[in-house]
Amino acid sequence: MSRRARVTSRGPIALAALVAISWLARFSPIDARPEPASPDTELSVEMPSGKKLGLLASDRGGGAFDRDRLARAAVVALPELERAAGFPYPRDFDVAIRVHAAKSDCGGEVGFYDSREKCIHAWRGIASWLLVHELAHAWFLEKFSSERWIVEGLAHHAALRVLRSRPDLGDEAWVRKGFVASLDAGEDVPLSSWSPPFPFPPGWSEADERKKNAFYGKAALFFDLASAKLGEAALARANARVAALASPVDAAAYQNALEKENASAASLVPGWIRKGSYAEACSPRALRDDDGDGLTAAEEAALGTDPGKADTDGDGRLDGDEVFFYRSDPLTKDAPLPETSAEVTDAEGDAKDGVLEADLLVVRARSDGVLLGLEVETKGGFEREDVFWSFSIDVDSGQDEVILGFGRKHDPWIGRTKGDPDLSRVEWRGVSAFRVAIDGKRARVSVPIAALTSQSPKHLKIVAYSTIKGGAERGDDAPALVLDVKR
Ligand SMILES: [Ca+2]
Ligand SMILES: [Ca+2]
Ligand SMILES: [Ca+2]
Ligand SMILES: [Ca+2]
Ligand SMILES: [Zn+2]
Repeated sequence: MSRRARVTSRGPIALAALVAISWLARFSPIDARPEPASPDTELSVEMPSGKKLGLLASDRGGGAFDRDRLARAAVVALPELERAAGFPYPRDFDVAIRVHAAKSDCGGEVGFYDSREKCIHAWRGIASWLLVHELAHAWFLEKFSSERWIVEGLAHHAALRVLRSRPDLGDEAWVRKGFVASLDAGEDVPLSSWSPPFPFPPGWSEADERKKNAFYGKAALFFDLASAKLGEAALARANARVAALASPVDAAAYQNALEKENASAASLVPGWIRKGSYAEACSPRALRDDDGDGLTAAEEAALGTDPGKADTDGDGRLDGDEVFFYRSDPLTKDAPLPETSAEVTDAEGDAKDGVLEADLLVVRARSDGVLLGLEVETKGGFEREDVFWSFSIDVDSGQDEVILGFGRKHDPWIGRTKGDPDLSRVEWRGVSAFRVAIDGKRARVSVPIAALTSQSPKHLKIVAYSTIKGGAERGDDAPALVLDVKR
């Protein structure tokens, strides 16, 4: 068996035409760093409102590969964002995305929006969803609200909505899980006391960091819950109402706008803005996804699905998959779609030279054109914490190779090699648009095909392998299989 094939060619980039536009002249370099390694990427994006928005993406020494990818992510995210925000961007949206080689180069953690420069600064390892957040941030920042938590919370919420319709940019459920965890780990801080933490004051501690993350989590989840309880349309209309005002609003005015759209906002708001206990129905518990079907308890309550059962109607499709990917009814049994499948076995399970990949006995793949299901059986199981199990997937659409990885006690992740054979240069998205269930010596992974590629692939070449954390290469005999994807 051969090593995995690598897709190194770049296919036609299915983007809006790259239009050189005059607003570029307005961006001047902020310092005397060397010229970018490759030409800037200029994009013009057509929005649902009919507006044309401009983007400029440039390197700050970060290498060209992720700059282009981020620019492409921004192009697909912006129209979705306009829908999610509830109002068109209030002025010409001329924003630069600058990709930096190292975290320290971009001054922040991994990304931030600089309203003075109208620039999104991104570390080259930035998760795509965080880029979406920064784009959303630009949407809400200016003249929208005088309170930081409203801007951040709405930006996070809008970014989550974009991920819901574009899972290739990141995984909504995983991001929300992170918010719930940060809120659980932090103090219950009243949102009204959130003052901007930037620039970080001297002596910024870990406790300060936890508190900041709790603010972020709480702000994001407030709008998530508002959307589940009041309806996304009510939230969008409240946003439009606020955006039409001449000056930024405070929390009371925002609440007022929400209540005008849906009177039950009155009971939703106080527990979040003031310190103290939440009403039960408003608690962060309502935002957990205990049955792992991709829907929060609050969403399940609104939909009428069972929050304790992943597949309420028993048709083999999880509740969240029906809502997000199949667009079918989670309360009515749907007929299964025709599936294709492939399987490869390594009967010896020969573990020669201690190469862990040989521990794989069977790899199965199946797809109904919407989701890709992968299954691996191993000889030794998934007990070791230093072993990552991975699937490398070549998508036949001229895009890059996608790698899905998971391990015991580690969050699953997805990355792209962008034709670079060195896995250390995978562009980490840090998100998992897929689910993993480990049962003894067998693991099942489910991933929406939309998370692998924005195009419709005919074949997927899948190689399963394992690596030891800290550097061991995969072996030469990783089982490979090709799956036809029919729809
Ligand atoms: Ca659920
Ligand atoms: Ca459920
Ligand atoms: Ca179902
Ligand atoms: Ca159904
Ligand atoms: Zn932000």
